[in-house]
Amino acid sequence: MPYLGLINKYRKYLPVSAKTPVVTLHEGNTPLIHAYNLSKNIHPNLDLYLKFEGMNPTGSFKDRGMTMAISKAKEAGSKAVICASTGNTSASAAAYAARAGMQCIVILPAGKIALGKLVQALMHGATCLAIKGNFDDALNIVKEISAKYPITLVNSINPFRIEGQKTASYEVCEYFTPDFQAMPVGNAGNITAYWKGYKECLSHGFAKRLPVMLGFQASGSAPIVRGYPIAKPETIATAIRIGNPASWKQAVEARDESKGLIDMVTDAEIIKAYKLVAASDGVFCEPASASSIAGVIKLAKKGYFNKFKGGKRARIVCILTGHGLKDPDKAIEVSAKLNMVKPKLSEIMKFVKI
Ligand code: AN7
Repeated sequence: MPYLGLINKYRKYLPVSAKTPVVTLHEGNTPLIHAYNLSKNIHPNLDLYLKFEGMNPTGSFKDRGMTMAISKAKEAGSKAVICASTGNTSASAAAYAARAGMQCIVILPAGKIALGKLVQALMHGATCLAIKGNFDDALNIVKEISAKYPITLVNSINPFRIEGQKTASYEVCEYFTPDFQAMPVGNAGNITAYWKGYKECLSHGFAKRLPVMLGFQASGSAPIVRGYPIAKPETIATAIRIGNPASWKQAVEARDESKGLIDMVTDAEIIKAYKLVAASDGVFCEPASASSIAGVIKLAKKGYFNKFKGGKRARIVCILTGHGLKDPDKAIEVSAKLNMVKPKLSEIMKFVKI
């Protein structure tokens, strides 16, 4: 049977019926990659796996939620959708709305959207509006508009988004039940979705137990860690530049119920992890996604995984939420510079270590 997207595959566990028009780009079914080089680099008894959500159709995990949100909006007869976004939600909403023949309006914080994400929303024909303000300001505006007009909100406060995104946990459990799951936390919809997914997997018998949830925020945008909203969030990981997460309460529940933690990592730690995973295991994710790896490195240094010894390994799944190609500016800024050489063998061989 060909793979026809996550609604088709997980229909039994999703709030859809035979009447739901399925709007899909065959999202989901993303690779779970054993990062054997990176694992050794971090801690001898870690077994790190990368759930590469950048392999979704628009290059981020948002497609899982969007196939559900757009399908349900279409089922309800909606003609238009709206979202606030740090970039990936807008790219995904624009693509799925295009496919559904619906209008899409996106409100973005001016100057803080990675180039690739902006290009996607524009190419898919969304009405893109930049505001002088941050994501939190944009979210307040779209909430107000969707309350007043017949336009469906497709941010993760839309419960169908969470339903779609929980399927990633089902996919992980098809391989194994991890000891830990590490992931970035921005608006906190995704940690909410994964935790819901894992709990469902346990109740259906797909998982043996529940993983410990490890969430990471950028230190300049870490409201949950600090315990209060951040009025002016800052980080190079623009995807998670969010000061007042909509699913704050649910994220804290996932943390506490799983006996996990939500910690923060600096921009410098994020960049280091971003480069490390690309160079050691060939997986190119965006900076926000690398905060999950940066967080695992930070915890390993503090001895968090030391109880795993004597060959007993901690199996950690790191969620790499978005593709590195989304943010070429950041990659170019932090990577080695291009060398200009004459087209001559001897000149070129000066750079080759052999
Ligand atoms: C790559 O696109 O909020 O904690 O508007 O793009 O569920 O918000 C993106 C968030 C992690 C955080 N990694 O997920 C948006 C947006 C990437 C992201 C997150 C985002 P949530």
